Amino acid sequence: MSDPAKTERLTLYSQSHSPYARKTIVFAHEAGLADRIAVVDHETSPTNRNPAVFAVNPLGKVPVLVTPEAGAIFDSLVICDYLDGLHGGRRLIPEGGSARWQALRLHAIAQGLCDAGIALRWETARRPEHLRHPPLAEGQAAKLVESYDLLERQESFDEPVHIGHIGLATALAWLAFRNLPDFRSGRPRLTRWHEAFAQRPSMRRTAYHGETQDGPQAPAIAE
Ligand SMILES: N[C@@H](CCC(=O)N[C@@H](CS)C(=O)NCC(=O)O)C(=O)O
Repeated sequence: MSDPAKTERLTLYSQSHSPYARKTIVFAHEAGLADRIAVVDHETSPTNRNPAVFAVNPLGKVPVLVTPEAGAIFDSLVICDYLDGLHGGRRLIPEGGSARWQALRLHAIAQGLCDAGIALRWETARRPEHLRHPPLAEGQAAKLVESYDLLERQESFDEPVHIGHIGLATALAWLAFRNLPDFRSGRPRLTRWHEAFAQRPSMRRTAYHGETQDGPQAPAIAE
């Protein structure tokens, strides 16, 4: 009998403007698994509870993948790790050696870019204006700039494609989508790499769209 985990259709609780969710979808495309995943969009915000998402993740966040043998799994890296075990091709999360640590390190920078970008948006757009604290915005923006500079100086971006590239491409695309500090200015290597990666079918088929829904106190913003 075939293993249901290897053949069943999987449901991904996603969001059309989440960098973490897009990472898992791009990963699925790169792994040749996109056809097996039903993507269902949900709006999430800590100020706008989504009961359907809380029913599968006590943190109320997307992405969440519903799997036959392990139930609902999260967060985005865990989902990518799960997906990597479902296909017969080359692993996108290298299994060992320095390739593994280079890939996971780059992924960690990408994840930090998303975390800092979201924190910055709270301080510049999402939190009611009278509750904002400018030093927090400056501190988060500095994390972005330091990371961009390090990527420009040190990163080799060597192929084959791995989780670090996928995380970074989806993070940078999201930072540009939300008009956060521009990673392109004065960083030609990083810009060239990102432009080239953005041409991959996995990226072209998964463009961001939509606006954050923070609930009645803080109406939807277009920034
Ligand atoms: N560490 C998580 C982060 C997920 C996350 O923060 N998702 C956002 C959407 S971009 C969310 O659902 N936020 C709702 C909330 O913070 O309550 C991951 O990598 O999946």
